[in-house]
Amino acid sequence: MQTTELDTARPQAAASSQRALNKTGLKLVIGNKNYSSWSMRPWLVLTAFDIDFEEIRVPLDRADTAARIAAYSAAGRVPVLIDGNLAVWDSLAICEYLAEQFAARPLWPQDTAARAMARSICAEMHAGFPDLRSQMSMNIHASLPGRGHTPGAQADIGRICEIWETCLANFGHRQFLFGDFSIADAFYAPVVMRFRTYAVSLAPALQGYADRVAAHPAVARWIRESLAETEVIPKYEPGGD
Ligand SMILES: N[C@@H](CCC(=O)N[C@@H](CS)C(=O)NCC(=O)O)C(=O)O
Repeated sequence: MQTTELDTARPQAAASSQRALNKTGLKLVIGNKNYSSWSMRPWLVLTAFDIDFEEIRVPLDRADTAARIAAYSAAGRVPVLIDGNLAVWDSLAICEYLAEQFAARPLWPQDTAARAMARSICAEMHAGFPDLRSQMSMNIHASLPGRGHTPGAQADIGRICEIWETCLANFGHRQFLFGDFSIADAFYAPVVMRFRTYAVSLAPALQGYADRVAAHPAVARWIRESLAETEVIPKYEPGGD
């Protein structure tokens, strides 16, 4: 029996052979690359790990934005990953799904302790740092040195520096947070974008890490594509709501 016939009879085998061929059929719904920090994370993971996907960009803050997102997810937020009939929403859930689906690729660190730490710092990013997020919203186009440096944002920055130092010292071998680029670096890449926009001063070792993240081919591509966007969303610009 030919493999294709086998695959047709066994949907799971068909799915895994598709994955192996890298014709995944995956679609990732994202917002504007300049502003949508949550979209950036799974997009970077897919791109960095060379997982084929179709990008569906829904510009935010337009009359039709809510309806367009609602067509993919009742949660009304991007990113959303579409895999056949399945919609996975929320950046962390999407990354976990990808790690499970592409288990042969090291999306998470391979070492158990490193992986536990990586998951912890992603959860901390996902649930925390409210002052950094509100005072220094991601805006890759902009240069806003000195803005947003409130005591709350400074406290969030201090904790992020502590996380980066700990990971680089214990696991990172001075490259990415856990050695090779992983979901953890994708989760902190929008923070690197913010540090650049708002000119956050970092210790040399941490600046080196931030520079390596910005230079990673997937991140560099996101930056390039964000700079090619022309939409301006006033509420995310200085002086906006
Ligand atoms: N916890 C969610 C947050 C997603 C989120 O807040 N997305 C924003 C864009 S970055 C959004 O979709 N906003 C909808 C809108 O502005 O209409 C995640 O991790 O994916």
